Amino acid sequence: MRIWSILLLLYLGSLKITAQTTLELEESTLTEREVAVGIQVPWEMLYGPDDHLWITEKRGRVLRLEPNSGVSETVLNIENLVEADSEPGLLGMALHPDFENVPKVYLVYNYIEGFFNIRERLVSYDWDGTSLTNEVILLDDIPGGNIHNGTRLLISRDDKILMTTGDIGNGGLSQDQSNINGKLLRINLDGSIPDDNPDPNSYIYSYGHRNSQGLAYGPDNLLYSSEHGAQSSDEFNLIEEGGNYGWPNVQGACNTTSEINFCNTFNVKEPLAEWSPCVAVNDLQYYDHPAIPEWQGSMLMAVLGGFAKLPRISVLKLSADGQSVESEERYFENYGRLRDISINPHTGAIYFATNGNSYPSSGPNKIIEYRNLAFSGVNTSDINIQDAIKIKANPIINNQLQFQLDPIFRDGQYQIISYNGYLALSGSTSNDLNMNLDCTALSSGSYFIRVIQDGKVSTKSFVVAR
Ligand SMILES: [Ca+2]
Ligand SMILES: [Ca+2]
Repeated sequence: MRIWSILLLLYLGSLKITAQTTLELEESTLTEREVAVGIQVPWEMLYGPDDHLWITEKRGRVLRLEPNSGVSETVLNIENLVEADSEPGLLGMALHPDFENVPKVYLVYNYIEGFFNIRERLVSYDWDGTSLTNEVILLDDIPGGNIHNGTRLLISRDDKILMTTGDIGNGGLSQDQSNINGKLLRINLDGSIPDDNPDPNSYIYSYGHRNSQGLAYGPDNLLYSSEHGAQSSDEFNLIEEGGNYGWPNVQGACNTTSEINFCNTFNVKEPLAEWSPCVAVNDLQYYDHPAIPEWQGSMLMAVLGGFAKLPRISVLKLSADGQSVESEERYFENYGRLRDISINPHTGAIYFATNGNSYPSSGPNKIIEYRNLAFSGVNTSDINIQDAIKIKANPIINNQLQFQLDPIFRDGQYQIISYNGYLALSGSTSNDLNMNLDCTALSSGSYFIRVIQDGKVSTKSFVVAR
């Protein structure tokens, strides 16, 4: 059975290649590939340090998908625990920042307590190489609702869990500091409250949110979120610790009399961009990979379509200081609702997850790749050399990446690339093959080093842990 499905995928794959759907940018040509079909409402999709796509299915499964073959395995099935009617479900997911040494996966899902009382919980699971086991509840009994459950997860650069919560349809909760709905929460990896939160007795990091389902770092460790508006004013926000983002008193910019009064009194942070009528803004991924130079320094945003029925990936070009959006370009408008994006840090390819043409999701749900095949960093004709890089300590010690290269990479080039997809460092490899790179400027997290010399390439992953 498995062999047949692999053969079928290969067959479909080769048919697809002959079709060669492409996107022409100014200089780059991106080629489409259908990676996988039939996923039951993909919600979160992450590119892991194990070179697999990790995907939550809203109904309650986690898939681990090999992006070249499209073959996936179900590594967790909690459909019996998860409430997945309407907007609730198994939604947000994050991997431990040092996943290779601490293979933990963080998940958020809705469940039912008592008589149709929808709740939400944050949990961790252990990855044993085959499946996710040993659920540990980190934050339980969060009020949930039929609508507006938030739940985007991101591990911060200082190793905290950032989690969005929705207003569950009750906007008054968003300004209430005693309630954790309608907020961005900051949580220790063990579920406790960080003692350097704005209030050391509260998970709340920022407030006045309606239903934020996009969260990503951009340039200079700046944190951004996307947020669903009601009828109008979907928002793209730059997050500041302790900030008030206005909901329900302010929608989008402070531009009505009552909004201006409220904004002046409560120091509301206005969005960097807004969309009216709502287009249903979702996942964010910062793109800074050299493979698609036209998109470097841009935030990619998955857009479901909303009232305006304008699904797409928006490419939001950020100013150099990250404080403003200079332009928006729209791509991939004919795939139905787009929920999530991730970036292949090796090739710079993007993947997006489709959610059908109607809510909550008519099929078929697909994972689509667009890749610049001409990107020389990983030319498909390059010979991939295994075990040519020997890293002396992993995680690295004292911010120094010490490694030894095989002689075939003498006088070549190296690149250090984050698993979030950005080029962190680059330069020439040394003549003596023993190298020591200062990684003080790198945030904690997973990276890989790629060395290139005359049509040969080799990569090795490592971790910066602090
Ligand atoms: Ca706002
Ligand atoms: Ca407004």
